[in-house]
Amino acid sequence: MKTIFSGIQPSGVITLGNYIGAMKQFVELQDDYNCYFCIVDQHAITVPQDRLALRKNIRSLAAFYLAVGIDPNKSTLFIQSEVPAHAQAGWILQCIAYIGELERMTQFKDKSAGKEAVSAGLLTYPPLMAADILLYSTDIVPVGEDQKQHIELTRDLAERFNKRYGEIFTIPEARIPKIGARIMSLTDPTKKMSKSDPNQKSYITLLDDAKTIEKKVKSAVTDSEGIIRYDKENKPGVSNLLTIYSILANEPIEQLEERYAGKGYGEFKADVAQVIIDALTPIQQKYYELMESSELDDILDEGAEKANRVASKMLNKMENAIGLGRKRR
Ligand code: ATP
Ligand code: LTN
Repeated sequence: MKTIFSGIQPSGVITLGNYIGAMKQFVELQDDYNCYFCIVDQHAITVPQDRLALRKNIRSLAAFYLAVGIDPNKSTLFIQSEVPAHAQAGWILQCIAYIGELERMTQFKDKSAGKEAVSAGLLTYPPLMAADILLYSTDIVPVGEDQKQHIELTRDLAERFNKRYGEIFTIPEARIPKIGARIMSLTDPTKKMSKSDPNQKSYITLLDDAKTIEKKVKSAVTDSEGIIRYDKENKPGVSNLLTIYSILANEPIEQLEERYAGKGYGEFKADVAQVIIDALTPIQQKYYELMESSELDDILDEGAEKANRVASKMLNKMENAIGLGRKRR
């Protein structure tokens, strides 16, 4: 069985973008792969986080993973900071990475743009992500479009390490969904929907209630053409709503274009909102049940234990290959 690894940052409430671009794929893949799903809290602290909010977001993200359908009997779910090998391997991979290639990462450029003080961690974020992936001999990394560059860097670092120190790492591949890999902001459909966007109207969270979803979709930026058709370049807003509808209702975009021929944006938006509400209602019910139960901690304990076993073995191999410490007896 091939291995899958992916991570999500506990940096806010999960958005519809995270769900469609990443989590929905995770659920579909877990039957056919050996899966590791991680709550990457150490990545979240590359930008300032409030202590209580971070704790809450970590627990909440664990509940979301389960609520959308991750089955702990099939997949390993764990918190990054509870498996110390990630930070240790991340350090080694920082020493393999070049500053120049890290500075070229678009996520770094976006998140550091215009900021006076930027943490060193924001720059060294990708080698930590590479450690996450490489520690588990991962074959496939399901992610949204924005992470493609990080996976390419991970491959480069793995190849560089293998060349220098011997063939230790499996070279992973990104798996990016054909549609829905980049759900756009509702207020600026040329930008990706992001949970750290200061404008709450720009995203739908998995916990938004029906009224909020209706309001946000209704005020989503579209265009003045009045025709419902997919054209990403010229009609990014309508195309984004069509993508969301198509994925959540499991209907091809062409079929939706036909159905809405001659109809107005008002009717279309009301239906998009309803499709989102129908998809999120069962997830929310499950989420609230899980947040109240103690099941969550047992699952995370077990996940950390299993991840620790696998990751510490690989870390050991890395350290031996490089000559760090003493040879283990
Ligand atoms: P932030 O905006 O706070 O940096 P994020 O919303 O991008 O965070 P991450 O935790 O970085 O969330 O991403 C988790 C997963 O969700 C990644 O696989 C990422 O590619 C995917 N993802 C994030 N935003 C979108 C989006 N708008 N459309 C599709 N996939 C997305
Ligand atoms: N960088 C990713 C989160 C992330 C990740 C990973 C994804 C951290 N480690 C390992 C896949 C595999 C993000 O910002 N979305």
